[in-house]
Amino acid sequence: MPAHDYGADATELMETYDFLMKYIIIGEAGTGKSCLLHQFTHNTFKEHSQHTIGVEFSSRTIKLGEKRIKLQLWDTAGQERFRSVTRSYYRGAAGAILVYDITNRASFVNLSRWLADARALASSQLVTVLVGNKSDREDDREVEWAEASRWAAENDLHFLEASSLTGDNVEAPFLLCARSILLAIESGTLDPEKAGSGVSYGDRALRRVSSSSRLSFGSLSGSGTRRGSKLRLPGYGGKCC
Ligand SMILES: Nc1nc2c(ncn2[C@@H]2O[C@H](COP(=O)(O)OP(=O)(O)O)[C@@H](O)[C@H]2O)c(=O)[nH]1
Ligand SMILES: [Mg+2]
Repeated sequence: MPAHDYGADATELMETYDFLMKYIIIGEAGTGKSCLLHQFTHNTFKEHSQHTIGVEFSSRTIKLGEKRIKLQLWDTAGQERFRSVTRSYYRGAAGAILVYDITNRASFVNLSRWLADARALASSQLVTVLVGNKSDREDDREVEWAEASRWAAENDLHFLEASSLTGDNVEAPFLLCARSILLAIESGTLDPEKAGSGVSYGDRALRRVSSSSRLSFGSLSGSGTRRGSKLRLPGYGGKCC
């Protein structure tokens, strides 16, 4: 095989996506952030979850309509002593999953502090989804759905309840967040080429160039170059992969 073919094979093996988005998962310790993330990335409940030390990183690629989106997921420790470390990871996040525990009122009352931190440090167009976790523990509920929903509306957040234990509604916050970010790109309020936006273009278009040997980015949107192109956005409920 000629030497130049090795390069082509390597390109084929690379994971490809249209967008890379950085998310942070924040909220009080013990609310189930690590379990929520584990359920999202592994489809199983994380038994014997330990306190997160500082920050842990994982990723998953989702599909929204035609778009493949790689989510870079930063799971932060909720404990006070890690606060200064975790805050440094907020920078340049496009999405935040803000978690409280429906059976722990204090974790709800403290949300405004977490939100203020995230809004001060992450991307100026940060999209935040509020998640009331542990919805399987209805008998121990301390925060009513209506109260949380009202608070979310007042603070311009998406909101839903989920259970990392049963898997109920676990994918929705991640997809909802990605869809809102895509909408912001589509409307021109968020520019992926701007530093600190928390979003960047993937290599999917480049891969097509390498396999077809034609210099065209039309495959990304079907309408011209990447920079000024309009994105066709799918309806919510896009399939995950
Ligand atoms: N019943 C129930 N327990 C959960 C759920 N999610 C997490 N937990 C439990 O809550 C505790 C804290 O979870 P963890 O993910 O480590 O919280 P974190 O500190 O926010 O990362 C652990 O004992 C989990 O087993 C859930 O959806 N339902
Ligand atoms: Mg944790």
